[in-house]
Amino acid sequence: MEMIVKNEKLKKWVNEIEQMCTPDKVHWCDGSKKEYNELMAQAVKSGSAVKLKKRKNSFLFCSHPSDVARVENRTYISYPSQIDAGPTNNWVAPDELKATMKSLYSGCMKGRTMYVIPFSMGPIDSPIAKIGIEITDSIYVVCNMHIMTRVGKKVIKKLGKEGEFIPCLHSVGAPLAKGQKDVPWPCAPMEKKYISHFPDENLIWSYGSGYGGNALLGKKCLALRIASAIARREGWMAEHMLILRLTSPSGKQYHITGAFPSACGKTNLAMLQPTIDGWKCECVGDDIAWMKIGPDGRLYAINPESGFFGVAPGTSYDSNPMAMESIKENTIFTNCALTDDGDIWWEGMDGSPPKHAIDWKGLDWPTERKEPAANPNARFTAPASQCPVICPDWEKPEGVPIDIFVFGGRRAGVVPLVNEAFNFDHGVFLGATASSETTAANIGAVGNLRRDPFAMQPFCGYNMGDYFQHWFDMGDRLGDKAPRIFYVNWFRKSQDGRWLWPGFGENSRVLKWMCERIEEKTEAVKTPIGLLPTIDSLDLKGLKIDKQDIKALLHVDVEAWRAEIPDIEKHFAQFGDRLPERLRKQFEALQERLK
Ligand code: OXD
Ligand code: MN
Repeated sequence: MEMIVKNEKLKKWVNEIEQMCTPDKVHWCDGSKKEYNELMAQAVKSGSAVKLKKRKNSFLFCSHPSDVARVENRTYISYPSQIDAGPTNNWVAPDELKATMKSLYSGCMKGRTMYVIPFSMGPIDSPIAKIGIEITDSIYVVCNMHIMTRVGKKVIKKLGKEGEFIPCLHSVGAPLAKGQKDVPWPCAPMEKKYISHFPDENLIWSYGSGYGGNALLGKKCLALRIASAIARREGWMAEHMLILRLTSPSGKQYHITGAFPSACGKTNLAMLQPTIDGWKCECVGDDIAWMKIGPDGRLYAINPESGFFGVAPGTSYDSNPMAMESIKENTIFTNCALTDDGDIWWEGMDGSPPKHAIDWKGLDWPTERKEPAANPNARFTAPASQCPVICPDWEKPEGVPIDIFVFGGRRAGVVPLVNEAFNFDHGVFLGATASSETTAANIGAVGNLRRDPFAMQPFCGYNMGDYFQHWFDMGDRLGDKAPRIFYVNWFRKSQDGRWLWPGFGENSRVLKWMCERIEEKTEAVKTPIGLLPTIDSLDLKGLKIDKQDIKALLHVDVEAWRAEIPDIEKHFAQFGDRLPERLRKQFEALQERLK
């Protein structure tokens, strides 16, 4: 398929990169099925991918064992001045970082094809959408981008002669000498990996990793880190949030966004199957929300992606039937196990484990060392359109109007099931102090408690103190049309280590309470940390749960909250004078209420 590119800026940039990276060939991606099929056939032939016998048009890739997740410690936000990146981001000055990376990029695509991927984040005709161009030397990246974004000719057409685009350069960092045989998953060693962002120039440079958010640059790099910086400049919001539509039995629609850290159940919540009578849930997005104030003064959200890059382990017909239905065909699997009959498997899938499989490292499984068959951060990449509960308006150019923001994290103790903010400022405080136990989505220790403000700690493209202020500014502009704010914790445990709340579809009970709160139809109790449901105001009809457990879920342990104070203090102290005064006030007020 021939593609006519009229954008001189784009042609010039592609030329420059070709000169620097010296690939054998350049391929402009047209986004067609034919292109996808040909590239997949090539990946299978070279041994990078396995075609699954049991799942139509689906493939399994297994990565190098050192390249299995995002690498936050190799991720950089590069402004001329470090203070603009802030205390939560790694920083190297742009000149220095570019010099280091240029020497890595020099000749890095030798022996490979350079793919040019024109993509749109957001429906092409949405006023909120942005165009990116990713250059990569990875077939895996091209095929994933086909699913996760809108790729090809239609984007080039929209770009036209003068259109703006965000340049995203990616290389796996593994040039091939003449005659050198390729490996199934080429990548560079950890100390040579760089995931770099230059927000002043809207520029992304990624080197050395082929995995997920490190390499599919539309997602975390563009749609969150670069977009958050653009959004601040332009007065909108780019957030690490799922988007869902909940419809009440009387037909009233509520749109909810939820910010939760990676691997804390955003995909499950986004595809929730309500267990309460007459309520319906539809998915708009499972990871990222771009939100702008509409002509009516309300906040409208679009999902900039067109696919799901979901965590596989733990996903089952029990935990997320809609995700299981979404991945029945046309899906790319990464780091899952391969069963003997040619399907994928992971820990937590329905039914009993296979007697034998090939694990994600390519070894016979089970192993004597009892290692999991799938990597804990194994993923599926599936088209959003395949989700049976995808919202009919998920591609509406203007987005959906948001009623409720939910924040949360994974906390075994202290944090109750649900808590409503007293007002918008208090809600910003809840978001800014959100905390969670770390997961396998990033390379690093799992299970450590960390503050993850608005679930944006790894994704904020500028000083987080200024980001907090941006939230206040948006709240001021929205006034009484601002979404109401709630904080949830599905993960509270009993003294003896049991989950207190069943989660999944039962979370609809908590969402229903939120909707009733905004309609002023239900009670809440004022506590030092916010407004909590009375036991009777939560709809628990048909749920087998011990009254003691509900009490424990809604318990506000004042002593335990006082013990959080020093950590919040330390967290806030790092922002120095970039911490908004309004947050300081909220913190003082909390301490007062806990006295
Ligand atoms: C993701 C993540 O992949 O947050 O969505 O790590
Ligand atoms: Mn995410």
